[in-house]
Amino acid sequence: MPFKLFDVDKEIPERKEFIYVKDSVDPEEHIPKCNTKTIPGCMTERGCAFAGVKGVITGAVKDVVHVVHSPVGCTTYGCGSKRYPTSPDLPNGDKMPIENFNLKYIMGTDLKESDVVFGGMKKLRQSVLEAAKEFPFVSAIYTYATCTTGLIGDDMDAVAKELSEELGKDVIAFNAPGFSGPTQSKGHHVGNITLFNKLVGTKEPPETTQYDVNLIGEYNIDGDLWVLQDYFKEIGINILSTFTGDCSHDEICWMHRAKLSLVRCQRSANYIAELIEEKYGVPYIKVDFFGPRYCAENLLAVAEHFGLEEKAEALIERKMKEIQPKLDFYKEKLRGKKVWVFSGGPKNWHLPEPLKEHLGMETVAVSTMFEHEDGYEKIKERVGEGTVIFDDPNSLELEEIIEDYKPDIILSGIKEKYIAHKLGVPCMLIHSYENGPYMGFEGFLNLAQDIYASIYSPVWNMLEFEEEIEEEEQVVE
Ligand code: CFM
Repeated sequence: MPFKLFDVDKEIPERKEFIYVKDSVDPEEHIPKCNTKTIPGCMTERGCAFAGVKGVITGAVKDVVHVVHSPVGCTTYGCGSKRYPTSPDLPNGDKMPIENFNLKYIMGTDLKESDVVFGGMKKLRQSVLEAAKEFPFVSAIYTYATCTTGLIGDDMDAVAKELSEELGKDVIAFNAPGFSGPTQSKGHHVGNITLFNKLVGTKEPPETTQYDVNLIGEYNIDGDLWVLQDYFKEIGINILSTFTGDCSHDEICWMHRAKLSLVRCQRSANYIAELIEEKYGVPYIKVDFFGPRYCAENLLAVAEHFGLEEKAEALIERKMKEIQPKLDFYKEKLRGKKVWVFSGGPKNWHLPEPLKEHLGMETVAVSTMFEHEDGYEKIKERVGEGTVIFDDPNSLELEEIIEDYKPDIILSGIKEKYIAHKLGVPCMLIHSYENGPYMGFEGFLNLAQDIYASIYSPVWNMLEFEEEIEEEEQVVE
């Protein structure tokens, strides 16, 4: 009985195919149905394709201004939702005049009814020109189609091409209207292809070395990239381009010059690594730096590629010595605690093993918003018997999981956090983190510390629920 229909889904029996309970005697191909449209009737937690491109791929680029071609809502919600800080330094030695520019500013075309009727290209043109005037220091301007402009059929590429010539800087159109795919994953794909087709190979880096890598699919969530950057620097490996955490527009243009690509997030960015390999012959390897063991193994693998393993070994030994005593403390406190991980995709297969190995925690449930088959295969491999693995949960399922599987903590996003809190269950952010970085050795310690602080917070013992109060009243009577 590997597939399970939740009680709350009685009216939508199609949900059964999306919810799988791990049983290792099952054939390998038994995984949840995924990467397909949400069943009508489900209140999904997913984002749209536009969110996938702007909110994930391009929003981290530090020296461009984004112009969203939309009614005002998509523009408003297109900004500030993801925490990927940037340093002000640009590759040519200049500095961005506004700190964390990528997190603070967004522009939009503010489409109105008449634009929908008569077309919005004029407004797009005008808005891009205004953006260029308002922020003269940016290296490029990125524009985005949304549902409205996708439907009216504005030719954004034509406007972008014309304005690139006029302004003398790249104006790029990203054509991933919200409805163009079942999830934000479609936007990742469009973002990768557009950046590859329009930018990669168009500029040369100021200098190159034998140790240059592209770090692909690393978005610097709460400083993750900066942790990895220090490790690579110490080992002697040079990050020529990141795609796209704390990166500049130019870095994307010279990705073809790296000697090796490392693919960190293997859902949102494997596409560009493959394209660069195909066209420019730069090989890529998949890497994982969540949790001390994965981090050590993967740093070594990368170092070996360049014959630098001794330096990597020294770094790993030192880091492990630093974190081990503290990790032991948290393991003592967290052993046997049950966890439910609910992220977009990859974090669901990154985390269960490190949580078990280094902290003794049991993953009882795993769910994703947009993972594909290959990701679910990895999840299935890495979780224990009886773990429920499900795709695209609806809000009622969230409550049923909490009741049935009684997790001690939920690692998820802001949309679930307060539902969980209302039900008296600790829940912390695994998308944008609480007190990150969470990557690498010291990052995993931060994660352990946040989990410990959430579970052991005295607040959970102070909550009173209605039923309990009623019961107490009855006793008094
Ligand atoms: Fe990659 Fe990401 Fe993720 Fe992702 Fe995301 Fe994210 Fe995520 Mo939120 S790029 S797929 S679209 S690892 S924003 S940093 S946490 S859902 S699992």
